[in-house]
Parts: sequence; structure tokens; C-alpha cells
Amino acid sequence: MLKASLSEHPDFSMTDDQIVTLIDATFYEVDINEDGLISKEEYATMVRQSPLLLQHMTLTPGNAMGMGH
Ligand SMILES: [Ca+2]
Repeated sequence: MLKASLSEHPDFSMTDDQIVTLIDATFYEVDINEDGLISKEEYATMVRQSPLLLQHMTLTPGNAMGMGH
């Protein structure tokens, strides 16, 4: 039943578990000093390295973060 339901939405092929795994993996990659928190600096580094990833993780415009030049 669930599989049939998901196959009706080919554009959304990831399960919740897969999304959580992806976010977890991303988190550990971004958490450079491994303190379990994403600091502003670590977040800024991620944004610089993965602008496309950011688009999937938040809808907040970059200029709302107070991270100007
Ligand atoms: Ca950290």
C-alpha cells in the first residue's frame, strides 16, 4: 500500500529515514569541531561550500543571517 502510494510521486523518491540520514551526515560534516552544535562560522563555511545544499535545508535568505561582507 505504502509503496504504491509513493510510486505515485516519482519526484519525491526519498523516504523520511533517508532524509534524516542525509541531514545527519551533513550535520557531522558541517560540525567541524564536533561539539554537537553548528556554530555561525561552521554554518557560514557550509554555505560557502554547498550553496545548493543550503537551498534544501532552509528557506531563510542569506542576508537574514547577519553575515554580510
Ligand atoms: Ca561545532
